[in-house]
Amino acid sequence: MNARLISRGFHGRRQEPAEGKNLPPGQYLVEDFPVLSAGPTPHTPLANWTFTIDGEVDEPKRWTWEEFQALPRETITTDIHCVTHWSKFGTVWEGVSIDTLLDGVETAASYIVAYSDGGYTANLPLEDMTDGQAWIAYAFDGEPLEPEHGGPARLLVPHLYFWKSAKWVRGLRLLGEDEPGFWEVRGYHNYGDPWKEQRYWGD
Ligand SMILES: Nc1nc2c(c(=O)[nH]1)N[C@H]1C(S)=C(S)[C@@H](COP(=O)(O)O)O[C@H]1N2
Ligand SMILES: [Mo]
Repeated sequence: MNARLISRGFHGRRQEPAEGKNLPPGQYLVEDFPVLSAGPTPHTPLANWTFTIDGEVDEPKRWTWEEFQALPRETITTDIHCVTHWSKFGTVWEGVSIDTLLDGVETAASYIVAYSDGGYTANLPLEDMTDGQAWIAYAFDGEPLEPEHGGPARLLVPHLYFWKSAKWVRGLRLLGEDEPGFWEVRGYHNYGDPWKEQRYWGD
């Protein structure tokens, strides 16, 4: 007699695959890493790269590439979910937490617009960017982030659909009023929670 078969029969159903509980509704898993870009890939030399926090802040903050590299770095292992239905499990990034960047910034703002080389923007509530929920990532799988995937640095906000994770990001603007970004003014949901399938306005 096979004990495994007996216990399986006893419970009366197959065990759910582990991915079941981690895959948001309407998503499928990919092993590769698709590239989704609305325009050409910018190539900003690192010598010209800066990262800026501005808008409704007591004093804007700005880092050069060198200064940015000197900030405390974190390794993030996370699942990512694109609104076009693909998800990828266990992606590994390195970057700087938004908490680190906002440390010491005085603001009454409740919203953020992330802005990128090439003109892309994405809006998020400030509270979705803090408490270890968002990073500026500059490495993927232990290698410098490839330009196609947003290098030299991109926003990483894995708990929202991946369009919020602006590639080639150059700054965060803190705002008192919400300001829909590139895809949000083109019909994507303003918030974009993959677990609630907030793909489009009205979802
Ligand atoms: N600057 C910029 N950021 C962007 C995009 C873009 O077109 N431009 N596409 C978004 C979308 S829709 C997705 S799914 C992810 C794709 O990231 P990837 O190309 O690294 O997979 O980047 C997001 N960030
Ligand atoms: Mo996407």
